[in-house]
Amino acid sequence: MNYSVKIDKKWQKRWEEQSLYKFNKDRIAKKLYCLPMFSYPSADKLHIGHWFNYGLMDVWSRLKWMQGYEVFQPMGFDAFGLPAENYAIKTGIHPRLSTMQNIDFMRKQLKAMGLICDWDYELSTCSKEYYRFTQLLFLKLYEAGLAYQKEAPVNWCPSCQTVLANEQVTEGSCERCQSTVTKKNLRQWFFKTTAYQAELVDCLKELDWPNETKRIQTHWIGRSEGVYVKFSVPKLQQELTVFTTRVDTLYGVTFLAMAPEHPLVAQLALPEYQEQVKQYVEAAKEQSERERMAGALGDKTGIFTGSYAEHPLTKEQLPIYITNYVLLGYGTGIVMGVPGHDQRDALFAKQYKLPIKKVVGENGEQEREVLINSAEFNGLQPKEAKQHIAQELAQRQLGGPGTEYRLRDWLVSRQRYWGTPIPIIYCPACGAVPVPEDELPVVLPDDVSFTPDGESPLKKCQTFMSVNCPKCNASATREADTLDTFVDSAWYFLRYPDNKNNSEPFDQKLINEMLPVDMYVGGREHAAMHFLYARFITKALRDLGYLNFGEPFRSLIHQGVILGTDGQKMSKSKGNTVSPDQYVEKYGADVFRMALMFGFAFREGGAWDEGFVRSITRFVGRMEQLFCELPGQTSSETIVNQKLDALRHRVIQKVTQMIERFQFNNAIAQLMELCTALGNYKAAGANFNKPFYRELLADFVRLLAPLAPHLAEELWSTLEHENSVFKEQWPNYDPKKLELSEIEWALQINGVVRQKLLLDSSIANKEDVEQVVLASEKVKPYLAGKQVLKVIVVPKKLVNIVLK
Ligand code: ANZ
Ligand code: ZN
Repeated sequence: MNYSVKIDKKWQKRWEEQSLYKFNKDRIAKKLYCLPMFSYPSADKLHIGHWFNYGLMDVWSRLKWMQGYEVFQPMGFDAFGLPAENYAIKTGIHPRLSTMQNIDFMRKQLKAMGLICDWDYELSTCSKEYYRFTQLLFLKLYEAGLAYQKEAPVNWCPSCQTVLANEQVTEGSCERCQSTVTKKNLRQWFFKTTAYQAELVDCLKELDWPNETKRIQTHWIGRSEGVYVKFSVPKLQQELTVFTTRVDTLYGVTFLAMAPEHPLVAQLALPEYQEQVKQYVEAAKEQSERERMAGALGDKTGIFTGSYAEHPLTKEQLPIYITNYVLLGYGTGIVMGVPGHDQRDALFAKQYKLPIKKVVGENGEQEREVLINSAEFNGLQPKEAKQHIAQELAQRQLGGPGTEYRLRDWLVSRQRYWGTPIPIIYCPACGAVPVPEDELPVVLPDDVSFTPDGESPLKKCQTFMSVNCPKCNASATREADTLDTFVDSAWYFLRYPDNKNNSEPFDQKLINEMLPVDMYVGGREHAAMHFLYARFITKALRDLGYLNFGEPFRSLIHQGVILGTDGQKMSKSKGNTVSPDQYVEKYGADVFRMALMFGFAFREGGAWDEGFVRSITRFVGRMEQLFCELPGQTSSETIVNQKLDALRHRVIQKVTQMIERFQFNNAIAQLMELCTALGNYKAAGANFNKPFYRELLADFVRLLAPLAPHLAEELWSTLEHENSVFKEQWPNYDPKKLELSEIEWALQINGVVRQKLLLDSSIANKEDVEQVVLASEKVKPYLAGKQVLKVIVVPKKLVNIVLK
């Protein structure tokens, strides 16, 4: 036999004919939902990263399959989004057309991988059957008050001509095109992720997820425990509340600072300051988030309002400033300025010549920080002081404890064409009216000019826009924005198991049995957004009564990134891309897949190397040798080779463990060792026990099956089995056999190795070893006429007899 892509095709055909991977809902009690992150149908087609994700997750899934689980490993496409639209703008090819072509191509490629997959469950987010329910989800959230509209300064990318979510802005630039992001006021749709902020942090501890990902989520949600403190503005009979995490520094406050957009700004600015303040506020609005963030380190600008607030405890008069480094969206949008202890406040105070007061310092004798210049709180350590001061404020009703979150509501409107239309109608009389559920889907029209000009492309499509109000039948217009594609992907795992359901997004009973997802495998780059959104949607649907669980993904693993041979990220322009298809054609899917397993730690990835394919090709060659021209029985007895048998049990144990832990490289190394040992046994000829050897081959093939499914099937058939190896059970190891029943010891006489001795492994303690060795026929000749001075025993390794 010679393994090649032909063998892949042969088995893929058989599997399909036998419907081998059909998901059997009758065995739902044994279900295992294995979810590889679905892919974006891009023009680059299936690249090596997909292979690494899908091919290797399939190894894990196949192990579970052979262990008796009913594996559900569906495939689908995250098919809406900007790249298809940008491609269309460049080439004139309609996004629907290019997306469909890419999907067709990628489906073929995916099938060539030979995955456990029931293709009946395929879905694509850009199909009406899918986005109809994305729209329904929107309506349900809207009804529940979890989707709302507000005018808000939003991140605007002047180059992509679109609003960006905070998560799509990295250090002030657009994630996609790196242009500097500016601000723009638009009426937008939001999902109220903040309604679940506490739970979104708290539930992380239940999850079997990488710690780093949990940390990123926690950081993104950004919970801060602190205190609200009220400062009164007696002249204006106003009260300003600040949020601080350092209430211990309350006696060090020398000014208040508020965000330029704060609604009280106009009121606080005294008449003679109004003009300047107005100018400052206008200028600040023009600043991008990036400039204001940079301001946090460098230039602190601000302007005095003319007003003063009163310190709640000392009654000192504190000037109120408007500054660019205070953000409206966090806390109360007002900060107590403590230049003695906060770096940003310090920079600001220096620039505006404001007093700087130290209130925490070292106390002479004790070498730890304590409060100073803080009246009756002097001498307390900051931690205690926080409690005492908070108590004092609470008693006098001047403040109280509070928790703030950095998380913002999720902005879901996109001024883009290639996405799910938002099912809302604007009526001059009734306002925003939801599209009635039985009128869904609101179909995305094909005939639209989507060249960006700052407006939603759908706005220019009259046939789409004009509609009658569902409530009063007056002429009305549709919402022209589409949904962020992260909305599509925030619920796809709920649709997969019931993808053909035409009356509802999913059957509740079924979905509650099928989920949570047992194992989710996908890239780290989604650590912040996708996981957070999917978790939010799951919690919202639970509270709306559709789901009986609140976390979608029980276990999560991130695959590493495969780089070009030069160690750089693969890209066409660098000419360092590796095309999976070419390898599959030449060597077969299993060789390519094993090369990926062999070459990298799954979670780490690394630089691609042709050598991996060569190593695996040689390995496959050696494997094939094991199966051909078996020697006849040369062993008189039916005894098995102890050493080989122990190795078999150890390899079964290790391969199982290694696959379970996604350490595929170690699993392959184990199989290589077994392969070599089998080869040696066969080559030696002497004492060859054929039934024993065939038994070992059968185990070998079963162990190989998850890693190289086509090859394993072929080898299985050479062992004269009719059935698929995937109808077989995963081999078990016998813990008793992990240890050799006989152990090989080196016999030394006066420190020189003379013989090898096979001793029963039960012989362990020094006295027993000594007794057995000295009585052994093999040893006697050395002892003749000599006196044994002492016997040195290194357990399970060597015996050294010192003679005189
Ligand atoms: C006084 C103080 C003294 C502060 C000190 C810090 C250090 P985290 O930990 O991220 O929650 N702050 C509050 N609201 C703000 C806003 N809207 N824009 C910018 N800064 C704001 O940060 C909480 C701290 O950030 C708060 O505690 C406040 O400054 C500032 F030595 O109050 B602090
Ligand atoms: Zn109306």
